[in-house]
Amino acid sequence: QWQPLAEQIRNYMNRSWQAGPIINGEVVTTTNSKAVSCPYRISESVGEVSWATEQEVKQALAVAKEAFPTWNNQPVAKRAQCLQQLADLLEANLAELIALCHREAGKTIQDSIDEVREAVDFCRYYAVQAEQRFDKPQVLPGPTGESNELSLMGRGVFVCISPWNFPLAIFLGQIAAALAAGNTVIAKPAEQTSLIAFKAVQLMLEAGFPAGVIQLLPGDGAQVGAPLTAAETIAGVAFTGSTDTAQLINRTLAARQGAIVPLIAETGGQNAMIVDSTALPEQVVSDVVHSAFASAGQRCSALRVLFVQEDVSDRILDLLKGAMAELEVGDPSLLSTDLGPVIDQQAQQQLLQHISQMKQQAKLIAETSLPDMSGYFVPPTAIEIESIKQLTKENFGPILHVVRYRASQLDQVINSINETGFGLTLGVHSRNEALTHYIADKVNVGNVYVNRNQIGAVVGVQPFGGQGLSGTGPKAGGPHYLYRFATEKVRTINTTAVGGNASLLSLA
Ligand code: UN1
Repeated sequence: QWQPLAEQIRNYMNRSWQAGPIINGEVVTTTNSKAVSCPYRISESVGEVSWATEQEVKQALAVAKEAFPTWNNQPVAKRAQCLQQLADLLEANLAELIALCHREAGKTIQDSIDEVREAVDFCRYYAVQAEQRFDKPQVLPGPTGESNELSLMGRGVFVCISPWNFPLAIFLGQIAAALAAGNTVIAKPAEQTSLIAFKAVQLMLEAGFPAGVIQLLPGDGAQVGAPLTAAETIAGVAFTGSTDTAQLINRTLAARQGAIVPLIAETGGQNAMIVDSTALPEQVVSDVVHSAFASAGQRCSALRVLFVQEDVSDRILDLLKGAMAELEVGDPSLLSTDLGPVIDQQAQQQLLQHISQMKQQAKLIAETSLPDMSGYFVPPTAIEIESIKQLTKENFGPILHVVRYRASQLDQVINSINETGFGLTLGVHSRNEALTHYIADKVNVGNVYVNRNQIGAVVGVQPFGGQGLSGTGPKAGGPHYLYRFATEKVRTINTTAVGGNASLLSLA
């Protein structure tokens, strides 16, 4: 059904969208309005967003607090039904959402399709998980004459702060989980991608979510994120983004007097792949290129440091050069394009600066040429370095670092990966099964991928998330995710007190 969909997407390509805070179901226009431009046609406007001010932050907190008890006491089936209805509406609005994702975030059409698909999957998955796990209290074993029941319920007002790299999927994934568990939500989308977030919240209201349960506050960290996370009334924060920001939020939450508030954080990585001499070179290179350069490297799961065993490294790097020369960088609206732009000028400059610094200190392996068009493009680049220790931060773009190692140095390689403190994804390519298990056991990461690419975790199939500097867990799209959004209550009842006396009385 590609042709009719392509036609519909095309109709949205010149559209200009408007967005602003949504408080209790009402769209607010503020004086703080920002223009949104397209990352690959910088002179073209995609729309305009009203950023929330102090007043909307206050109102959102009050509305979300007030709406919580009613929503939390809804039958779980009702909450799940709203999520399923939202998933249906996302599918019905596929073309507009693809166009928004593509125009606002500069994603390729294929990435934009995958994005909407993943958002749908999150809504349906958490709906089903909530029904299975939150519906009835769990009866626990105990002594005769006593009943013990464990129930799960929402914590209160959850603040959801989401990234621009998955502006629909992660935005809605966090919200869906928080709402499924019984919380009400105040969502702050990344400031680069408010338009698609606004559309998503409009669809939520259409899907039947009560107006009080979802508040949208577009804006930046200083004006919106900081006061929200500092508010005494919030009961939890779900955050996906940089490790630095997660630590800042953690400090804000830790300073609170009135409560101990959980942070669910999914952050950055310094993701490695280890390739030994038994690996299949063609397969390795195809998976490396995909893991490092798909989505212009703007995934927290993306491959950043490739470790290749020396015996096969020349062969693999030759193939890599060839594959990188074939990459199509450019207009993300063309289906033939492999990589579009990065998100904005700041990201572009930081990445270009890293490349030029690395070129001075290390050896360039390959650099793919750029299109002759305006846009925040960064050339896919592969650089050979001595050690992962040379990298002091995550470089969130299409830059691959390569380290050669000798078989005898494998443990050193493993230690050096662990010493980064990050622990998100790891790729392993080897036909030596014992070795793959040895490596998978020793490297401290959340997701290990063997003999395949290391991005694109599927909801419910590869629950996703890291450890250490990469996040708190639990894994998104996994069976334990909802628990962290919930609080538990155990009810212990002495069943002989009422029933026992009653039967004694009737005997007499
Ligand atoms: C992120 O990039 O912020 O596996 C997390 C993947 C995605 C990563 C999402 N689920 O590539």
